[in-house]
Formats: sequence, structure tokens, C-alpha cells
Amino acid sequence: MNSRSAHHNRRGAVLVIVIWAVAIAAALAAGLQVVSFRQASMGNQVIARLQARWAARAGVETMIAIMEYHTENPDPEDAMALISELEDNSYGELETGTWDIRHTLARVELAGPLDEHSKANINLLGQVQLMNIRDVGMDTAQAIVDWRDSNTEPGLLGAEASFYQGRGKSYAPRNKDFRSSAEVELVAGVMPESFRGEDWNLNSRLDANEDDGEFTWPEDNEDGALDAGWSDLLTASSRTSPLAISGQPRLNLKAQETDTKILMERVPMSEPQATALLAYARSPNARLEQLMVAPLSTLSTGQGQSGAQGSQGSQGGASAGRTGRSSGGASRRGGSVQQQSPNNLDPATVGTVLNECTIEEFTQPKAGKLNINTTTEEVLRDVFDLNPRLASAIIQRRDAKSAGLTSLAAIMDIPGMTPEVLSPLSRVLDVQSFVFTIPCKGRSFMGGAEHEMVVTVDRSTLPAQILMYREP
Ligand SMILES: [Ca+2]
Ligand SMILES: [Ca+2]
Ligand SMILES: [Ca+2]
Ligand SMILES: [Ca+2]
Repeated sequence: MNSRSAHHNRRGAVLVIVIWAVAIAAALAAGLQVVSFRQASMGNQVIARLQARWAARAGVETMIAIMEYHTENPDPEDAMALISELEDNSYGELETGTWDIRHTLARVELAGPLDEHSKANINLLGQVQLMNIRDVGMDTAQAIVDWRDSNTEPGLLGAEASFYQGRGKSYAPRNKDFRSSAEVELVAGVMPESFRGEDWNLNSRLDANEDDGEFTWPEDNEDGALDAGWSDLLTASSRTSPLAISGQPRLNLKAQETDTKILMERVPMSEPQATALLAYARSPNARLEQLMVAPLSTLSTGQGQSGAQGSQGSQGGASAGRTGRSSGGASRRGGSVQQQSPNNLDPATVGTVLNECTIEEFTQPKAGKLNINTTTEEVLRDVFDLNPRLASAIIQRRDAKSAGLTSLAAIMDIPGMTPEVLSPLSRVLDVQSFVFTIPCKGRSFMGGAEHEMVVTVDRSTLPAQILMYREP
């Protein structure tokens, strides 16, 4: 064997090994490329999702910042200032994505967060008002009242703890105010189909599965608008605030230190008027809202008490909110209280008193009132049983003013607004809002990834408080 040939063979073997090595390396590299390509694309998906999430978060933070600004810098002359600014910033762009905040109310899609005060707070409604709502029977209405009233005695058709135990439920009525809309669905007789309607994920937005008929759950009528069932009329989230429209804490007329001078500084009026108002405010069963339906001279001499009986309905009287049948001696001509005595207050002053004063020490937030500036004809008509013409007149009067209605004085002279109508309404109406729900969708520019957040915020005290956070 010559060495040349041996050498040649070895070279041949090396060559083969090299070729094999190159082939294996090439195969490995190709394999690695596939893996790293997959990882990169997975990385991109992760990044896109993160970008969408942060875009949604940026939208929510923007809304909260605007709400806090308006709590600190209220504009008593413009009831719509906050709402308009929220609306103007309902869409925003970041370097990597966008946010988009909108909601549907009474089938109409609106930009910006949902004002919880546009709906009736279920904790303020009595049985009769609940039964005004379509498909709410007496048994369901009583079960709702039983759920939140402090006693454990069921109404005739109602349901307290034993009813739920008897049906193997692991829960019982709270015997306190509802804390969320979702809680309402636990009540005997309340079907999610009725409460949510088409808005199956309760985000106040029309999602694809909520507008495709029977193709996917839930069933819907595929008409391009969100029919949100009872949830379109009712909330459990709206809350009262210790702050008046001026931004100062409300002036407590029952407090010892509040004298006529302090009252007159806060709400301009004559001394006899201030004296009469303090006398009324300190009488048992006084309710400031009665000033809308009866003259101060009548109220302060105790003749107007009959219309002031009853609670706000939170303790569940059978017809709470409807007990103000008596006008307390008010005489009305042409739809407005006659204020003949010099001690009586003109409507504008009544409005300011309701905006700035209180007769209760604020200890914790209670069920919030309905904001006349954002509520719907449907709520006025289908919950408060207003006749359609009057409901529409109220909405028209509000819509005619770009700054909205800054006090309830603005509705007192609407034709047809009799004390009988106004008395129950005055208990639940207001001109401001504190709790909003922000249904925010973030989108990444990378492949259009989406992320949704639904956040309920109470701006009544600073810093704003997040009442609910969810990612549907
Ligand atoms: Ca109860
Ligand atoms: Ca929805
Ligand atoms: Ca569907
Ligand atoms: Ca629909």
C-alpha cells in the first residue's frame, strides 16, 4: 500500500466528514432558523398583546386624570364640562397603539365612558318602580327589595334567606344595598337573559357575538344595536358625594354651627328666608327636595310634612318613592310653585340650595342619584313612569342647553310638572355624576392585537377610587 493512496483515502474521508458536517450544520441551522422564527413571531404576538394592554391602560388612566381634574376644578356653570372632555379624549394614539372608549345607552352608541348616574340606582327603587320595568313581575320586584332591605321577613311573594337555602343555593340575600349589577342576577326570579339582554359580557358595548343572531351565544336580534335588557335602565354603582357643585363640602343645615350668616354666604338669600330654611331643615322628616314641590313658608311652619314622609326607598317600603302624593299645601298655577310670601325661595335659589346643602352628615357614600343631564327618556318613562310627553320635554329642555342643566330649578316650570310628578322624581334627580364605567379597548399597531378593560371609577373624592376592574 503506498502512502500516497493512504493519504488520498484519508483526505477523501476528511472530505466526506466535512461534507457531512456541513450538511448536518446546515440542517441544524435551518432547524434553528425555524425555531427562532417561531420564537420571534411568538415574541411579536406577546409584544403586540402587551402593547394593546398598555394602550387600554393609557386610555383608562387618561379618563381617570380628567375626572380627578374636574373634581378639583369644578365648573358650576357647565354641567357638561366633564362629560365633554371625557368624550373628546375617548380615542387616543400612542407610538405603539390606540385606545378607544365608547358605550351604548338606550341603543345609541356614544363616545366616552358610561355615566352610571344615567341609570336608576336599583337601591333607590321601591317595588312599584321596579314593576314599571318591562317583564319585572311582583315576585321579582319583592325579591329584589327583600335582598337589600335590612329585615329578614320576606314580602308576600318575596324571598329571604330560607327561600335560597330551600333551593340549595350557597348564598343568601345581603340585606344591604346591592354592590354591583352582577349581584342582581343572584336574586330569585332574575334571569341573566332579562337583565343583560344582548350585552352578555356586560361591557355596555355591542360585541360581534351580540349581533350575529343565533350563530353564537347569546341570542340577539342582529339589528346592529345593543338591546341591553334591564341593565340599560338599572345600576348599582352610582354613588353620592360629600362635595357640592362648587367643589366645597356640602353645607349641613342640621349642624349646630350652621347659622343664618353661614347659610347666606353660601346661598344668597334674605335673613328671614335663611331663618325659615334652617327651621325647616331641623324639623323631623325634613327633606330639602320638598322645596321643589312646596313653598318654604308652608314647610317651615310644619304644614308641609305630610309629603315628606318615607325614606328614599332604600329600606324597601312597598311604594317607596311614591309616597309624596300630597303636595304639602303647595298651590301651583301653570306648573310652578306659587311663592307669595317674602320668605319663600325663588326656583333658582331652591336649585342652589339643593346643589350646595345637605341635612345629613356624610359618613359613607350612598346609592347615587340620576343625572338629568345624561339620563335617557327610557329611564324616566320605563322606571319612573313619567308620561312620554313629559319625559321627552325634560330631555328636550336639557338638550337645548350645551352646558346642560346646572340645577333642578330648570325643570320645575316644565308644563305638566305637577307636585305629584315632581315629588318622587325630586328624591332621585341630580345634576352631577361621580361614578363612571370605562369600557376601553386597546389596539396594537402590530397585527391589530386587542385588549379590553372595563373599569368603574368613583371620582367623588380624591384620589379617584376604582370600584371595579375587569378584563372581559
Ligand atoms: Ca332582607
Ligand atoms: Ca357586550
Ligand atoms: Ca349571538
Ligand atoms: Ca340588537
